[in-house]
Amino acid sequence: MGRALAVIIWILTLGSVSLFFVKKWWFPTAISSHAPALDRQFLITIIIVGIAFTAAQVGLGWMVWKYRDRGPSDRALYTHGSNRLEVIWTIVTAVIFIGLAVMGQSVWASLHFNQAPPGSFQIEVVAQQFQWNFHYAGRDGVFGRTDPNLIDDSALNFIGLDEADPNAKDDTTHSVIAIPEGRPVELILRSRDVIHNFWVPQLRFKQDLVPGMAIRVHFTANRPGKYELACAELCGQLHFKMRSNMLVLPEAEHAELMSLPQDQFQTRIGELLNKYPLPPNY
Ligand SMILES: [Cu+2]
Repeated sequence: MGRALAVIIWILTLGSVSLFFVKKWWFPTAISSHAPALDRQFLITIIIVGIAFTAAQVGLGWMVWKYRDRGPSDRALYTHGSNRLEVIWTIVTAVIFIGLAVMGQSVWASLHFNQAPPGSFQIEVVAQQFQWNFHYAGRDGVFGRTDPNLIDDSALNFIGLDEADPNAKDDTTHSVIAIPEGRPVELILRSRDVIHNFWVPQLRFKQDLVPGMAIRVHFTANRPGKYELACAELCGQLHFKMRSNMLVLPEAEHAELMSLPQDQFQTRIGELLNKYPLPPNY
């Protein structure tokens, strides 16, 4: 029985590790400038923990095999273990994991802690149960004033835009995010109610939207197309409805879209959604 259990452990280990080599379920093709560094870091981590996992499972099977029940005459042994071994593997594990965290933080920090490069395209994002609202500054590039007291869902003013503000005249809002290709984009993330999460797998980018905070993040997308945007935080009963699209558009097409007044903007977004298909693995 002991030997059979050891073999099962080894087979399960081999099966789960081989899934990483087959790569049938893997990340979608990346479309952001920071993605290669992030993917490389992920690969290093998965290789190191894969080796540790395999070694631990092979060792477990070997112990099960070696110390199996050999009948009534077989006496049990008692051992205190080895303090020296405990210290060694604790230190080795700590060094590896702290090392991986230090290696990985530079990519993450460059997006979350550093300011967006000058000339970034800005979008204010206001999440609510259960929809995305993207606020575009329009032709003047200046956001109109917003005030939570002006929020009126029945009038479709989901973000509380102050219509009296001259800067708000050319502003548009939409549930689809449209960004330019090859130009840094800065998002200012807000939430009206609970914590939501902005996630586009192809961007390799994920960030919470927290009520009461304006979280600034930035990235550069480098491949035009339509990608699925999901809320990756279980934010309530209709959380599944927080599914939208992100359009990455060539600069000229994007600039043309941004120059349109609200009604034409809505129509044009619809056309662009039809023009660009979702990536094939969706
Ligand atoms: Cu949500």
